[in-house]
Amino acid sequence: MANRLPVDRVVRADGSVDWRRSPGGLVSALEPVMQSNHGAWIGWPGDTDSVVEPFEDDGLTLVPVSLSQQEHAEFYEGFSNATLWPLYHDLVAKPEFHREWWDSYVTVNQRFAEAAAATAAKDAVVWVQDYQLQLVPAMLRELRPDLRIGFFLHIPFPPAELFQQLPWRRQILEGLLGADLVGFQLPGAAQNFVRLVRQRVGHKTHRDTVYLPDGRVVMAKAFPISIDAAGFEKLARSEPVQKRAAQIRSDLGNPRKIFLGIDRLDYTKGIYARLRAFGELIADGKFTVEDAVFVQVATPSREQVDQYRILRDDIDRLVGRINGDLGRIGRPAISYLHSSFPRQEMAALYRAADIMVVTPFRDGMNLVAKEYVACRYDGDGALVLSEFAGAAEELRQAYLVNPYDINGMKALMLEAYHADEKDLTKRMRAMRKTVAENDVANWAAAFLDELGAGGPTHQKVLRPSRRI
Ligand code: GDG
Repeated sequence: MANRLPVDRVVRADGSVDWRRSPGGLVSALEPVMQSNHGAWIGWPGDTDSVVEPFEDDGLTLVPVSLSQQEHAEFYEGFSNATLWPLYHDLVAKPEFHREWWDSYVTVNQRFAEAAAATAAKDAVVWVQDYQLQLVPAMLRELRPDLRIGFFLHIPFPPAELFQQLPWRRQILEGLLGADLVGFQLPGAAQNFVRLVRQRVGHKTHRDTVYLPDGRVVMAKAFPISIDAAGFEKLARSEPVQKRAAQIRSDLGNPRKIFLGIDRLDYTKGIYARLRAFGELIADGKFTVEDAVFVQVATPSREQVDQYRILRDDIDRLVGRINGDLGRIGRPAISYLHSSFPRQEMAALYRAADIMVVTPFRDGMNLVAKEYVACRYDGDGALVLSEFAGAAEELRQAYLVNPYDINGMKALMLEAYHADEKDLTKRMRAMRKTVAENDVANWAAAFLDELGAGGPTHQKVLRPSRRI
Protein backbone atom coordinates (compact mmCIF):
# COMPACT_ATOMS: atom_id res chain seq x y z
CA MET A 1 0.00 0.00 0.00
CA ALA A 2 1.29 3.40 -0.95
CA ASN A 3 -0.23 6.82 -1.40
CA ARG A 4 0.13 6.48 -5.19
CA LEU A 5 -0.47 3.59 -7.52
CA PRO A 6 2.59 2.92 -9.70
CA VAL A 7 0.69 3.98 -12.83
CA ASP A 8 -0.48 7.20 -14.47
CA ARG A 9 -3.83 7.51 -16.16
CA VAL A 10 -3.59 8.54 -19.80
CA VAL A 11 -6.58 9.49 -21.89
CA ARG A 12 -6.08 8.58 -25.55
CA ALA A 13 -7.18 10.82 -28.47
CA ASP A 14 -10.35 8.74 -28.92
CA GLY A 15 -11.26 9.34 -25.28
CA SER A 16 -10.43 5.83 -24.05
CA VAL A 17 -8.43 5.44 -20.88
CA ASP A 18 -5.12 3.65 -20.50
CA TRP A 19 -2.58 3.24 -17.69
CA ARG A 20 1.13 3.87 -18.10
CA ARG A 21 3.52 2.34 -15.57
CA SER A 22 5.43 5.06 -13.73
CA PRO A 23 8.86 3.58 -13.13
CA GLY A 24 10.42 3.84 -9.71
CA GLY A 25 12.75 1.95 -7.40
CA LEU A 26 9.95 0.79 -5.14
CA VAL A 27 7.94 -0.77 -7.96
CA SER A 28 10.88 -2.58 -9.50
CA ALA A 29 12.05 -3.87 -6.10
CA LEU A 30 8.63 -5.19 -5.14
CA GLU A 31 7.40 -6.37 -8.51
CA PRO A 32 9.10 -9.80 -8.53
CA VAL A 33 7.99 -10.68 -5.02
CA MET A 34 4.48 -9.35 -5.64
CA GLN A 35 4.10 -11.22 -8.91
CA SER A 36 5.15 -14.50 -7.37
CA ASN A 37 2.70 -14.02 -4.49
CA HIS A 38 -0.31 -12.74 -6.48
CA GLY A 39 0.33 -9.35 -4.96
CA ALA A 40 -1.96 -6.36 -5.09
CA TRP A 41 -0.91 -2.71 -4.95
CA ILE A 42 -3.35 -0.38 -3.23
CA GLY A 43 -3.06 3.35 -3.88
CA TRP A 44 -4.54 6.53 -5.25
CA PRO A 45 -4.69 6.56 -9.06
CA GLY A 46 -3.68 10.24 -9.33
CA ASP A 47 -6.85 12.07 -10.27
CA THR A 48 -9.76 13.19 -8.20
CA ASP A 49 -12.68 12.75 -10.58
CA SER A 50 -13.04 9.08 -11.19
CA VAL A 51 -13.90 5.97 -9.24
CA VAL A 52 -11.94 3.13 -10.80
CA GLU A 53 -12.46 -0.59 -10.20
CA PRO A 54 -9.46 -2.83 -9.41
CA PHE A 55 -7.65 -3.93 -12.58
CA GLU A 56 -4.74 -6.05 -13.73
CA ASP A 57 -1.59 -4.47 -15.12
CA ASP A 58 1.36 -6.57 -16.20
CA GLY A 59 0.81 -9.29 -13.62
CA LEU A 60 -0.07 -6.95 -10.77
CA THR A 61 -3.52 -6.29 -9.35
CA LEU A 62 -3.96 -2.57 -8.89
CA VAL A 63 -6.57 -1.47 -6.37
CA PRO A 64 -7.42 2.22 -6.69
CA VAL A 65 -8.50 4.24 -3.66
CA SER A 66 -10.30 7.37 -4.78
CA LEU A 67 -9.92 10.85 -3.30
CA SER A 68 -12.28 13.78 -3.73
CA GLN A 69 -10.84 17.15 -4.63
CA GLN A 70 -11.37 18.32 -1.09
CA GLU A 71 -9.62 15.27 0.34
CA HIS A 72 -6.73 15.81 -2.02
CA ALA A 73 -6.42 19.35 -0.70
CA GLU A 74 -6.83 18.43 2.98
CA PHE A 75 -5.37 14.94 3.35
CA TYR A 76 -2.61 15.14 0.73
CA GLU A 77 -1.55 18.75 0.24
CA GLY A 78 -2.63 19.75 3.73
CA PHE A 79 -1.95 17.23 6.47
CA SER A 80 0.60 15.10 4.59
CA ASN A 81 2.59 17.84 2.90
CA ALA A 82 2.04 21.00 4.94
CA THR A 83 1.82 19.42 8.42
CA LEU A 84 3.77 16.14 8.54
CA TRP A 85 6.39 16.85 5.85
CA PRO A 86 7.86 19.98 7.47
CA LEU A 87 7.41 18.59 11.02
CA TYR A 88 9.32 15.42 10.15
CA HIS A 89 12.06 17.39 8.36
CA ASP A 90 13.31 19.34 11.38
CA LEU A 91 10.84 22.21 10.87
CA VAL A 92 12.75 23.42 7.80
CA ALA A 93 9.41 25.16 7.12
CA LYS A 94 6.72 25.89 9.70
CA PRO A 95 4.16 23.09 9.93
CA GLU A 96 0.51 24.11 9.81
CA PHE A 97 -1.95 22.44 12.16
CA HIS A 98 -5.59 22.41 11.05
CA ARG A 99 -8.22 20.19 12.61
CA GLU A 100 -10.13 19.69 9.35
CA TRP A 101 -6.93 18.46 7.68
CA TRP A 102 -6.53 15.91 10.44
CA ASP A 103 -10.16 14.76 10.05
CA SER A 104 -9.53 14.22 6.37
CA TYR A 105 -6.30 12.28 7.13
CA VAL A 106 -8.30 9.95 9.39
CA THR A 107 -11.05 9.46 6.77
CA VAL A 108 -8.64 8.69 3.95
CA ASN A 109 -6.50 6.36 6.07
CA GLN A 110 -9.67 4.49 7.02
CA ARG A 111 -10.59 4.14 3.34
CA PHE A 112 -7.14 2.69 2.57
CA ALA A 113 -7.45 0.27 5.50
CA GLU A 114 -10.86 -0.90 4.28
CA ALA A 115 -9.54 -1.42 0.76
CA ALA A 116 -6.70 -3.55 2.15
CA ALA A 117 -9.05 -5.50 4.42
CA ALA A 118 -11.24 -6.32 1.43
CA THR A 119 -8.29 -7.29 -0.79
CA ALA A 120 -5.88 -9.29 1.38
CA ALA A 121 -6.09 -13.08 1.52
CA LYS A 122 -6.24 -14.80 4.90
CA ASP A 123 -2.96 -14.44 6.83
CA ALA A 124 -1.52 -12.27 4.03
CA VAL A 125 1.40 -9.90 4.45
CA VAL A 126 0.54 -6.21 4.00
CA TRP A 127 3.31 -3.64 3.64
CA VAL A 128 2.21 -0.05 4.18
CA GLN A 129 4.45 2.71 2.81
CA ASP A 130 5.13 6.16 4.16
CA TYR A 131 3.90 9.15 6.09
CA GLN A 132 0.56 9.58 4.30
CA LEU A 133 -0.69 6.27 5.75
CA GLN A 134 0.53 6.17 9.35
CA LEU A 135 -2.91 5.33 10.78
CA VAL A 136 -3.48 2.41 8.44
CA PRO A 137 -1.61 -0.29 10.44
CA ALA A 138 -3.88 0.01 13.51
CA MET A 139 -7.05 0.51 11.45
CA LEU A 140 -6.23 -2.54 9.38
CA ARG A 141 -5.36 -4.69 12.38
CA GLU A 142 -8.75 -3.82 13.87
CA LEU A 143 -10.47 -5.06 10.70
CA ARG A 144 -8.16 -8.00 9.98
CA PRO A 145 -6.25 -9.32 13.01
CA ASP A 146 -5.03 -12.30 10.94
CA LEU A 147 -2.71 -10.19 8.75
CA ARG A 148 1.00 -9.56 9.21
CA ILE A 149 1.47 -5.85 8.82
CA GLY A 150 4.67 -3.97 8.05
CA PHE A 151 5.14 -0.22 7.80
CA PHE A 152 8.06 1.67 6.27
CA LEU A 153 8.67 5.41 6.66
CA HIS A 154 10.62 6.91 3.76
CA ILE A 155 11.22 10.25 5.43
CA PRO A 156 12.97 11.02 8.74
CA PHE A 157 11.22 10.38 12.03
CA PRO A 158 11.84 13.42 14.21
CA PRO A 159 13.14 13.55 17.77
CA ALA A 160 10.55 13.76 20.56
CA GLU A 161 11.22 17.48 21.07
CA LEU A 162 9.78 18.22 17.62
CA PHE A 163 7.21 15.42 17.26
CA GLN A 164 5.67 16.59 20.53
CA GLN A 165 4.23 19.65 18.79
CA LEU A 166 1.76 17.54 16.84
CA PRO A 167 -1.70 17.79 18.41
CA TRP A 168 -2.43 14.23 17.21
CA ARG A 169 0.91 12.73 18.30
CA ARG A 170 -0.61 9.91 20.30
CA GLN A 171 -2.96 8.82 17.51
CA ILE A 172 -0.06 8.66 15.04
CA LEU A 173 2.06 6.56 17.41
CA GLU A 174 -0.86 4.24 18.07
CA GLY A 175 -1.55 4.02 14.34
CA LEU A 176 2.01 2.85 13.68
CA LEU A 177 1.89 0.40 16.56
CA GLY A 178 -0.75 -1.56 14.63
CA ALA A 179 2.16 -2.93 12.57
CA ASP A 180 4.30 -5.94 13.55
CA LEU A 181 7.38 -4.22 12.12
CA VAL A 182 7.93 -0.47 11.75
CA GLY A 183 10.87 0.30 9.45
CA PHE A 184 12.85 3.52 9.25
CA GLN A 185 15.74 4.72 7.10
CA LEU A 186 18.16 5.13 10.04
CA PRO A 187 18.64 3.58 13.48
CA GLY A 188 18.28 7.05 15.06
CA ALA A 189 14.75 7.36 13.70
CA ALA A 190 13.78 3.96 15.11
CA GLN A 191 15.16 5.08 18.48
CA ASN A 192 13.16 8.32 18.32
CA PHE A 193 10.03 6.27 17.71
CA VAL A 194 10.63 3.79 20.53
CA ARG A 195 11.41 6.59 22.96
CA LEU A 196 8.21 8.42 22.02
CA VAL A 197 6.14 5.27 22.41
CA ARG A 198 7.56 4.82 25.91
CA GLN A 199 7.04 8.44 26.91
CA ARG A 200 3.75 9.26 25.21
CA VAL A 201 1.89 5.95 25.07
CA GLY A 202 3.46 4.40 28.15
CA HIS A 203 4.30 0.99 26.69
CA LYS A 204 7.27 -1.02 27.87
CA THR A 205 10.17 -1.04 25.46
CA HIS A 206 13.55 -2.67 25.24
CA ARG A 207 16.00 -1.62 22.53
CA ASP A 208 14.12 -2.07 19.22
CA THR A 209 11.09 -3.80 20.70
CA VAL A 210 7.80 -2.46 22.04
CA TYR A 211 5.72 -4.68 24.35
CA LEU A 212 1.98 -4.00 24.16
CA PRO A 213 -0.29 -4.78 27.12
CA ASP A 214 -2.12 -7.48 25.11
CA GLY A 215 1.14 -9.38 24.65
CA ARG A 216 1.74 -8.33 21.06
CA VAL A 217 5.24 -7.24 20.15
CA VAL A 218 6.19 -4.50 17.69
CA MET A 219 9.71 -4.19 16.30
CA ALA A 220 11.18 -0.83 15.19
CA LYS A 221 14.29 -1.12 13.03
CA ALA A 222 16.32 0.62 10.35
CA PHE A 223 16.26 -0.56 6.73
CA PRO A 224 18.20 2.03 4.69
CA ILE A 225 16.59 2.11 1.24
CA SER A 226 18.62 1.94 -1.94
CA ILE A 227 18.37 1.82 -5.73
CA ASP A 228 18.53 -0.70 -8.54
CA ALA A 229 22.29 -0.18 -8.76
CA ALA A 230 22.96 -2.68 -11.57
CA GLY A 231 20.05 -1.28 -13.60
CA PHE A 232 21.41 2.26 -13.33
CA GLU A 233 24.92 1.19 -14.23
CA LYS A 234 23.62 -0.71 -17.26
CA LEU A 235 21.71 2.34 -18.41
CA ALA A 236 24.74 4.56 -17.86
CA ARG A 237 26.93 2.24 -19.95
CA SER A 238 24.47 2.12 -22.85
CA GLU A 239 25.51 3.82 -26.06
CA PRO A 240 22.64 6.31 -26.31
CA VAL A 241 23.37 7.52 -22.77
CA GLN A 242 27.10 7.89 -23.42
CA LYS A 243 26.39 9.83 -26.62
CA ARG A 244 23.88 12.03 -24.88
CA ALA A 245 26.32 12.74 -22.02
CA ALA A 246 28.95 13.92 -24.54
CA GLN A 247 26.30 16.04 -26.25
CA ILE A 248 25.33 17.67 -22.94
CA ARG A 249 28.97 18.57 -22.22
CA SER A 250 29.40 20.09 -25.64
CA ASP A 251 26.07 21.97 -25.45
CA LEU A 252 27.37 23.49 -22.21
CA GLY A 253 30.52 24.67 -24.05
CA ASN A 254 32.84 21.93 -22.72
CA PRO A 255 33.63 23.61 -19.43
CA ARG A 256 36.41 22.11 -17.29
CA LYS A 257 33.92 21.00 -14.64
CA ILE A 258 30.19 20.48 -14.57
CA PHE A 259 28.42 20.68 -11.22
CA LEU A 260 25.00 19.01 -11.06
CA GLY A 261 21.99 19.12 -8.74
CA ILE A 262 18.85 17.01 -9.29
CA ASP A 263 15.98 17.34 -6.84
CA ARG A 264 12.27 17.66 -6.55
CA LEU A 265 11.75 21.38 -6.08
CA ASP A 266 11.42 21.08 -2.30
CA TYR A 267 12.56 23.37 0.51
CA THR A 268 14.17 20.45 2.35
CA LYS A 269 16.64 19.88 -0.48
CA GLY A 270 18.83 22.96 0.07
CA ILE A 271 18.79 24.05 -3.59
CA TYR A 272 18.87 27.77 -2.79
CA ALA A 273 21.88 27.51 -0.45
CA ARG A 274 23.95 25.43 -2.87
CA LEU A 275 23.30 27.78 -5.82
CA ARG A 276 24.25 30.72 -3.65
CA ALA A 277 27.48 28.98 -2.66
CA PHE A 278 28.29 28.30 -6.32
CA GLY A 279 27.52 31.90 -7.34
CA GLU A 280 29.79 33.20 -4.60
CA LEU A 281 32.66 30.97 -5.76
CA ILE A 282 32.47 32.62 -9.17
CA ALA A 283 32.03 36.10 -7.71
CA ASP A 284 35.10 35.44 -5.50
CA GLY A 285 37.13 34.59 -8.62
CA LYS A 286 37.75 30.97 -7.60
CA PHE A 287 36.74 29.93 -11.10
CA THR A 288 35.04 31.56 -14.08
CA VAL A 289 31.89 30.72 -16.03
CA GLU A 290 34.18 29.26 -18.72
CA ASP A 291 35.70 26.93 -16.13
CA ALA A 292 32.52 25.68 -14.52
CA VAL A 293 28.76 25.59 -14.88
CA PHE A 294 26.09 24.45 -12.44
CA VAL A 295 23.26 22.41 -13.98
CA GLN A 296 20.29 22.35 -11.65
CA VAL A 297 17.29 20.17 -12.46
CA ALA A 298 14.36 21.02 -10.22
CA THR A 299 11.46 18.67 -10.83
CA PRO A 300 8.08 20.36 -10.30
CA SER A 301 6.54 19.17 -7.04
CA ARG A 302 3.49 19.94 -4.86
CA GLU A 303 2.83 23.12 -6.80
CA GLN A 304 -0.45 23.87 -5.02
CA VAL A 305 1.24 24.11 -1.60
CA ASP A 306 2.13 27.71 -0.66
CA GLN A 307 5.65 27.02 0.62
CA TYR A 308 6.56 25.37 -2.68
CA ARG A 309 5.37 28.35 -4.73
CA ILE A 310 7.36 30.71 -2.55
CA LEU A 311 10.47 28.54 -2.94
CA ARG A 312 10.07 28.45 -6.71
CA ASP A 313 9.91 32.24 -6.87
CA ASP A 314 12.95 32.57 -4.59
CA ILE A 315 15.01 30.23 -6.75
CA ASP A 316 13.87 31.87 -10.00
CA ARG A 317 15.02 35.20 -8.61
CA LEU A 318 18.35 33.88 -7.33
CA VAL A 319 19.20 32.14 -10.63
CA GLY A 320 18.23 35.29 -12.54
CA ARG A 321 20.43 37.42 -10.33
CA ILE A 322 23.45 35.12 -10.45
CA ASN A 323 23.23 34.71 -14.22
CA GLY A 324 22.58 38.42 -14.70
CA ASP A 325 25.58 39.41 -12.58
CA LEU A 326 28.07 36.72 -13.55
CA GLY A 327 27.04 35.12 -16.85
CA ARG A 328 28.45 35.98 -20.27
CA ILE A 329 26.90 35.55 -23.70
CA GLY A 330 26.22 31.85 -24.18
CA ARG A 331 27.74 31.15 -20.76
CA PRO A 332 25.27 31.27 -17.90
CA ALA A 333 26.72 30.40 -14.49
CA ILE A 334 23.69 28.25 -13.76
CA SER A 335 21.75 26.20 -16.27
CA TYR A 336 18.41 25.86 -14.53
CA LEU A 337 15.76 23.38 -15.68
CA HIS A 338 12.37 23.40 -13.99
CA SER A 339 11.05 20.19 -15.50
CA SER A 340 11.23 16.44 -15.23
CA PHE A 341 13.09 14.12 -17.58
CA PRO A 342 13.07 10.47 -18.60
CA ARG A 343 15.37 8.14 -16.68
CA GLN A 344 17.71 7.92 -19.65
CA GLU A 345 18.30 11.68 -19.61
CA MET A 346 18.92 11.53 -15.86
CA ALA A 347 21.59 8.87 -16.42
CA ALA A 348 23.19 11.03 -19.14
CA LEU A 349 23.28 13.99 -16.74
CA TYR A 350 24.91 11.82 -14.05
CA ARG A 351 27.48 10.71 -16.64
CA ALA A 352 28.14 14.27 -17.81
CA ALA A 353 28.63 15.73 -14.33
CA ASP A 354 32.02 15.96 -12.61
CA ILE A 355 30.67 17.07 -9.26
CA MET A 356 27.26 16.03 -7.93
CA VAL A 357 25.95 18.37 -5.26
CA VAL A 358 23.33 16.96 -2.87
CA THR A 359 22.76 19.34 0.03
CA PRO A 360 19.43 18.73 1.80
CA PHE A 361 18.80 20.28 5.21
CA ARG A 362 17.18 16.97 6.11
CA ASP A 363 16.45 13.94 3.93
CA GLY A 364 15.29 10.43 4.82
CA MET A 365 17.86 8.86 2.50
CA ASN A 366 18.35 10.64 -0.87
CA LEU A 367 18.43 8.31 -3.83
CA VAL A 368 19.95 10.83 -6.22
CA ALA A 369 23.29 10.53 -4.38
CA LYS A 370 23.23 6.74 -4.78
CA GLU A 371 22.16 6.95 -8.44
CA TYR A 372 25.11 9.22 -9.22
CA VAL A 373 27.50 6.75 -7.59
CA ALA A 374 25.95 3.81 -9.49
CA CYS A 375 26.45 5.62 -12.82
CA ARG A 376 30.18 6.41 -12.24
CA TYR A 377 31.46 3.05 -13.47
CA ASP A 378 34.85 4.59 -14.32
CA GLY A 379 35.34 5.41 -10.65
CA ASP A 380 35.59 9.14 -11.35
CA GLY A 381 33.39 12.05 -10.29
CA ALA A 382 32.93 13.72 -6.91
CA LEU A 383 29.93 13.64 -4.59
CA VAL A 384 29.31 16.61 -2.32
CA LEU A 385 26.77 15.35 0.22
CA SER A 386 24.94 16.86 3.15
CA GLU A 387 25.56 15.32 6.56
CA PHE A 388 21.81 15.56 7.06
CA ALA A 389 20.88 13.15 4.26
CA GLY A 390 20.34 9.57 5.42
CA ALA A 391 22.72 8.52 2.63
CA ALA A 392 25.60 10.21 4.49
CA GLU A 393 25.59 7.35 7.03
CA GLU A 394 26.62 4.97 4.25
CA LEU A 395 28.50 7.20 1.77
CA ARG A 396 31.21 8.26 4.21
CA GLN A 397 33.74 8.93 1.43
CA ALA A 398 31.68 11.76 -0.05
CA TYR A 399 32.66 15.38 0.56
CA LEU A 400 30.37 15.74 3.57
CA VAL A 401 28.99 19.25 4.18
CA ASN A 402 26.74 21.11 6.57
CA PRO A 403 24.26 22.85 4.23
CA TYR A 404 23.62 25.60 6.80
CA ASP A 405 27.29 26.61 6.56
CA ILE A 406 27.67 28.41 3.22
CA ASN A 407 31.40 29.02 3.65
CA GLY A 408 31.98 25.38 4.57
CA MET A 409 30.00 24.31 1.53
CA LYS A 410 32.01 26.65 -0.71
CA ALA A 411 35.27 25.24 0.65
CA LEU A 412 34.27 21.65 -0.09
CA MET A 413 32.82 22.42 -3.51
CA LEU A 414 36.16 24.03 -4.32
CA GLU A 415 38.08 21.08 -2.90
CA ALA A 416 36.04 18.75 -5.10
CA TYR A 417 36.73 21.06 -8.06
CA HIS A 418 40.51 20.83 -7.52
CA ALA A 419 40.67 17.21 -6.31
CA ASP A 420 43.15 14.96 -8.04
CA GLU A 421 41.92 11.94 -9.89
CA LYS A 422 43.54 9.42 -7.58
CA ASP A 423 41.75 10.77 -4.55
CA LEU A 424 38.43 10.89 -6.40
CA THR A 425 38.80 7.30 -7.57
CA LYS A 426 39.60 6.07 -4.08
CA ARG A 427 36.50 7.72 -2.69
CA MET A 428 34.23 6.68 -5.56
CA ARG A 429 35.35 3.05 -5.53
CA ALA A 430 34.51 2.73 -1.85
CA MET A 431 31.10 4.33 -2.35
CA ARG A 432 30.35 2.16 -5.37
CA LYS A 433 31.06 -0.95 -3.34
CA THR A 434 28.59 0.18 -0.67
CA VAL A 435 25.84 0.93 -3.21
CA ALA A 436 26.40 -2.26 -5.21
CA GLU A 437 26.27 -4.43 -2.10
CA ASN A 438 23.11 -2.86 -0.72
CA ASP A 439 20.62 -2.44 -3.52
CA VAL A 440 16.89 -2.00 -3.36
CA ALA A 441 16.22 -5.71 -3.81
CA ASN A 442 18.26 -6.38 -0.64
CA TRP A 443 16.33 -3.68 1.13
CA ALA A 444 12.95 -5.21 0.27
CA ALA A 445 14.15 -8.72 1.09
CA ALA A 446 15.58 -7.63 4.47
CA PHE A 447 12.33 -5.96 5.46
CA LEU A 448 10.09 -8.80 4.30
CA ASP A 449 12.35 -11.40 5.93
CA GLU A 450 12.17 -9.59 9.23
CA LEU A 451 8.41 -9.23 8.92
CA GLY A 452 7.80 -12.82 7.89
CA ALA A 453 10.56 -14.56 9.80
CA GLY A 454 9.21 -13.48 13.18
CA GLY A 455 6.35 -15.94 12.74
CA PRO A 456 4.91 -17.26 15.96
CA THR A 457 7.44 -15.49 18.18
CA HIS A 458 5.55 -12.29 17.48
CA GLN A 459 2.43 -13.80 18.96
CA LYS A 460 4.20 -14.87 22.11
CA VAL A 461 4.00 -12.83 25.25
CA LEU A 462 7.51 -11.55 25.67
CA ARG A 463 8.54 -9.52 28.63
CA PRO A 464 11.43 -7.12 28.62
CA SER A 465 14.29 -7.99 30.88
CA ARG A 466 15.12 -4.36 31.37
CA ARG A 467 13.38 -1.11 30.67
CA ILE A 468 15.47 1.40 28.72
C1 GDG B 1 11.64 10.31 -0.54
C2 GDG B 1 12.50 10.80 0.62
C3 GDG B 1 14.08 8.90 0.19
C4 GDG B 1 13.82 13.22 -9.72
N1 GDG B 1 13.61 14.02 -10.77
C5 GDG B 1 13.36 13.19 -11.81
C6 GDG B 1 13.44 11.87 -11.38
N2 GDG B 1 13.73 11.91 -10.07
C7 GDG B 1 13.91 10.71 -9.26
C8 GDG B 1 15.36 10.57 -8.81
C9 GDG B 1 15.19 9.72 -7.55
C10 GDG B 1 13.82 10.16 -7.02
O1 GDG B 1 13.16 10.81 -8.08
C11 GDG B 1 13.97 11.14 -5.88
O2 GDG B 1 14.30 10.42 -4.75
P1 GDG B 1 15.03 11.11 -3.51
O3 GDG B 1 15.44 10.03 -2.58
O4 GDG B 1 16.18 11.91 -4.03
O5 GDG B 1 13.99 12.11 -2.86
P2 GDG B 1 12.39 12.16 -2.52
O6 GDG B 1 11.57 12.30 -3.74
O7 GDG B 1 12.24 13.27 -1.55
O8 GDG B 1 12.07 10.74 -1.83
C12 GDG B 1 13.97 10.42 0.39
C13 GDG B 1 13.09 8.41 -0.85
O9 GDG B 1 11.76 8.86 -0.55
C14 GDG B 1 13.07 6.89 -0.94
O10 GDG B 1 12.81 6.31 0.31
O11 GDG B 1 15.40 8.62 -0.26
O12 GDG B 1 14.76 10.81 1.48
O13 GDG B 1 12.39 12.21 0.81
O14 GDG B 1 15.10 8.36 -7.87
O15 GDG B 1 16.11 9.96 -9.81
N3 GDG B 1 13.29 10.79 -12.18
C15 GDG B 1 13.02 11.05 -13.50
N4 GDG B 1 12.90 12.32 -13.99
C16 GDG B 1 13.08 13.40 -13.19
O16 GDG B 1 13.00 14.55 -13.68
N5 GDG B 1 12.86 10.02 -14.34
